[in-house]
Amino acid sequence: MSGDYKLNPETLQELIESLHVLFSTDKVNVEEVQSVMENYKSDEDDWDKFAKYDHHRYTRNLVDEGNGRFNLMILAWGEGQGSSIHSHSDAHCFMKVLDGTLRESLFSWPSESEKRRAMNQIGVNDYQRDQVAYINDSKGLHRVENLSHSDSACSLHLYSPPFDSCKCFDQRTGKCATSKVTFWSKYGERTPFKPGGGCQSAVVEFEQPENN
Ligand code: CSS
Ligand code: FE2
Repeated sequence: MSGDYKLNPETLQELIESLHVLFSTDKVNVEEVQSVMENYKSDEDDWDKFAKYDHHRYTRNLVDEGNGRFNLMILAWGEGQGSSIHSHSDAHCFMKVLDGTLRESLFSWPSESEKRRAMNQIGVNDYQRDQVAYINDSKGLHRVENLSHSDSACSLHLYSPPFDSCKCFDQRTGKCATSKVTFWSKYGERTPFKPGGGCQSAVVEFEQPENN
């Protein structure tokens, strides 16, 4: 029993309060989290100040640190921007579209025998405003893209437990590299510039996989 929480939060702030309750125990109920995130209806006035766009790549903007149990962030996707194929460091990943449409392309983990082969695509899903996607490493890897060339997109991501690096993969060869992920802003304030920035860029340097 995770205690009382609003199943139908009316604001982002109420959603955050519900998420604090849902993550106050060690057991995560994926369906419950997904429902409460879906039930909050996106309102620009709630999240505008976190949606910071950059010409070169999508941005990650920290909204709440979930008492150390999760990171909640807003990702701002400019026209045509996308991630590389990446893992989620053994965390739960929930992604709610706040505005626009995001395409998720799913891939299986490259197997030993598939080294240096093109990665295996196992699915594709388009998510519209207020829909919530869920993935973890046992379900596979994904790439997320805003395919629109006229509209930006915005999404709310919850990762539990929080992580600061993930693996990025090259689609043509399956080669992977560990990348640190960084925040463009925290609590609405620009964070000091650091080079790198994780899986945002399609151009990362790929290491040879081990034992190769
Ligand atoms: N995992 C990516 C976004 S797609 S879920 C990131 O956090 O940057
Ligand atoms: Fe992801």
